[in-house]
Amino acid sequence: MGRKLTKQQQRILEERRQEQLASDCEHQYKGRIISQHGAHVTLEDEAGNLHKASFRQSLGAIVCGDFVYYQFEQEEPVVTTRLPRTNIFSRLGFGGKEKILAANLDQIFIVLAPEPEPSPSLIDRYLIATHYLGIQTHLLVNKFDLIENPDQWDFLDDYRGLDLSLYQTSIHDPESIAILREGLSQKTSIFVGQSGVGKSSLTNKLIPELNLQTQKINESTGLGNHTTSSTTLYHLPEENTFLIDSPGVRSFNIEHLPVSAIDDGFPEIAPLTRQCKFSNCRHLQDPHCAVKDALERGDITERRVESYMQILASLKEA
Ligand SMILES: Nc1nc2c(ncn2[C@@H]2O[C@H](COP(=O)(O)OP(=O)(O)OP(=O)(O)O)[C@@H](O)[C@H]2O)c(=O)[nH]1
Ligand SMILES: [Zn+2]
Repeated sequence: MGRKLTKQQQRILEERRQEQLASDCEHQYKGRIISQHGAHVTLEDEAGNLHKASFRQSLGAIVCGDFVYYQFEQEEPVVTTRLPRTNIFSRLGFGGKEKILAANLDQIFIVLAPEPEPSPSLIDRYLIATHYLGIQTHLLVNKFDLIENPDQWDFLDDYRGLDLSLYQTSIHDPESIAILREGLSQKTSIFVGQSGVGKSSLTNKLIPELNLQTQKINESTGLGNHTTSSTTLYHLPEENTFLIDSPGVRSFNIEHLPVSAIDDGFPEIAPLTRQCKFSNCRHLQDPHCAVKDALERGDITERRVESYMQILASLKEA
């Protein structure tokens, strides 16, 4: 009697089977998804040509960064297979469903700037998600030419317990762009962050012929200036180096994640909560609270404690 396969094992087997089917068939071609728009995707073939393609609905979401097989049906390209993903970047979307924004990422850059004013709680949420999803994460402080108040960045100290690195750039400082370019080398990276922090400006600096790439993508979709409103994968001049620019966000919902993911995003606070005298401690309000003690010692910041409690509360409501 065979053992029952777990969901995960079944999924892997199914993906292997699909991959095998695809490679068995000589009329299947390999491509990578550049962007997705409603029922269509723009995919790049192995020769670097772009195609507007539809995809089998049974495949579920096909997203920017996906590797796929496609075939021509009545001369129209149709994606038939999605290759297994190394990872995804996702948030909670409308209707309580996980929304995948991009796949197969080597690293993510959370882009910040002195203006618009950084939102620490947004960054807390991004970091919970990227840590949970296992994506290497960098903080990128852009527009450093505009920094007048360095205290504005004190909150970045709160993240020293997480495995992050920090980049500082200005589009007016070529040296900083060169350092960033080195960090992007031979990888697929994504820029995320608030609107106006400079994601597209940086992409422009990194890719001298960005206009040409954008023009080709817009031609392929037939949707006019589409790239500014959707997550799009670009080529850097260096081989095997890809950059995904994504539209700016105001918020980032993670209420579908387990409590343990929230705890992992607050490594300086979550372990303390297990040392409070009362197991149902309403931290800061109840006596003998280890969180309060740490706050009074200056080990942690009030902002982070409030953010932690607020995110946990939003999880309960969801
Ligand atoms: N001074 C200065 N201005 C910058 C810098 N980077 C970007 N900007 C300006 O900031 C503004 C917003 O830049 P965008 O590149 O459109 O920002 P974005 O993050 O792509 O915004 P969305 O596409 O809405 O998400 C533009 O006016 C840029 O010229 C910088 O390093 N220094
Ligand atoms: Zn407590």
